[in-house]
Amino acid sequence: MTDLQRLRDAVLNGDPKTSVSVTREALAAGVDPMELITGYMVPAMDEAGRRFEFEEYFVPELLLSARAMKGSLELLRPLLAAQGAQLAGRVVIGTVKGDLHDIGKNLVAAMLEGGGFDVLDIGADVSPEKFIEAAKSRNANIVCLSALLTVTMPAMRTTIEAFKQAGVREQVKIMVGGAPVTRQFAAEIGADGYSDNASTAVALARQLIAAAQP
Ligand code: B12
Repeated sequence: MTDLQRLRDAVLNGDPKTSVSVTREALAAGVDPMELITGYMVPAMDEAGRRFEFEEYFVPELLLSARAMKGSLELLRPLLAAQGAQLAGRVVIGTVKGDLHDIGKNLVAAMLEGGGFDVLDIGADVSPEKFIEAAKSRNANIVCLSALLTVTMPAMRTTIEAFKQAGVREQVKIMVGGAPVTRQFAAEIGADGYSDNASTAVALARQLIAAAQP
């Protein structure tokens, strides 16, 4: 039996080698990938954030934790994607300008893929123009904006405004999320939807697509 606390510890201690090997062991033992993510990896990142807040951790420690989480996510991503079969819709996803946090965004992207969406991930620190260009070229139904910093939340508003200016706001549904984002903020900036985690993001995306059907 795999001791899954080792996965939490490995992410928290920024040890990618152990996090990847425990993830491999757990998958071989038949543990559900979502249990690994929500039960062990996300709580480890939350604890890393708490330590950072209390100045027990600094940026290098956060980076190591992020690297360990990413290493494990690489293994889980194809499994999450394989769970979804038919095409539910086309999504463009990215982290807004000025913001380099991409773990939550990657998780949402993986879950949407798992939910049967065709997902184009355009990375972090993405300008409004790049979001618009990608949404147009991909003929996207949904655009997902992620932000983890209070100082980059305004870039969500700017991005939505840019869709309006470009005359393409009505062609897409815009979903927003990330730790500091709230439902109220989402409503204020004119987003179509908000969710605070990757699983409900999939349900929300499905609802938005269904509501847009004539
Ligand atoms: C890892 C991390 C980093 C890493 C990022 C590595 C990477 N590749 O992502 C590094 C070290 C680079 C980093 C840098 C910084 N960070 Co940092 N970081 C974190 C940390 C610890 C974890 C974030 C994370 O990955 N969480 C795990 C994921 C799974 O959760 P999530 O992102 O919230 O995503 C979930 C939901 O929010 C939602 N979601 C996310 N996106 C979307 C999008 C949509 C559309 C939807 C529907 C849902 C959704 O679903 C996800 C899955 O369930 C947080 C603390 C925390 N607990 O949040 C601080 C934190 C976000 N960082 C913080 C700070 C201050 C910084 C720096 C400014 C530090 C510095 N002085 O340099 C820089 C900023 C760099 C920049 N320009 O972006 C602060 C932000 C404070 C604030 N309120 O603004 C935090 C909160 C730490 C703290 N407690 O002070 N950081």
